[in-house]
Amino acid sequence: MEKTLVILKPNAVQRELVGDLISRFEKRGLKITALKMMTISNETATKHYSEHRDKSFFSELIGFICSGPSVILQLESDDAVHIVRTMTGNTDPAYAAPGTIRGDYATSPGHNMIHASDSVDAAIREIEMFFSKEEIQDYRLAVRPWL
Ligand code: IDP
Ligand code: MG
Repeated sequence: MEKTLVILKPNAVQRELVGDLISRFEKRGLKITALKMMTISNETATKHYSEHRDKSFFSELIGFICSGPSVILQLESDDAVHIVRTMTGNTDPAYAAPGTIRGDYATSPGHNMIHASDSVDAAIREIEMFFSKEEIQDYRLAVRPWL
């Protein structure tokens, strides 16, 4: 099954929305196969967001993502990358549709609540960056045939 990586950013933790956000994924039918809280290091953040290193907002982005604990998840389903990106909504919450996480909970790109892998290749790279093999669970969901 396809896997994707989600980061509930430090403002999701501070606004006490972690449960709400995880619940959305569970209700949609995504299987949680890894989950942890961590304060992302400057080194990991710089690697994770390396494609943006020349952007004007880069230092603000790294400062914010390292500013407190985040919650990291690996989610699995058919088409997990596309489904989770769709649930996440536009990078700029001003253009994110209501019903998406950014469209329901955020107003600025800098504090858009959540990161989600944007391709299968990115997901593979990001999952390896954030989770060791031992942190990933391989199990069956009894509801699977009903999804
Ligand atoms: P994505 O998170 O929707 O994939 P990217 O373009 O990959 O968006 O940008 C990574 C992150 O950088 C965004 O989630 C957002 O927090 C931040 N960001 C992107 N564009 C801006 C901007 O114009 N101002 C401030 N922060 C931005
Ligand atoms: Mg991105």
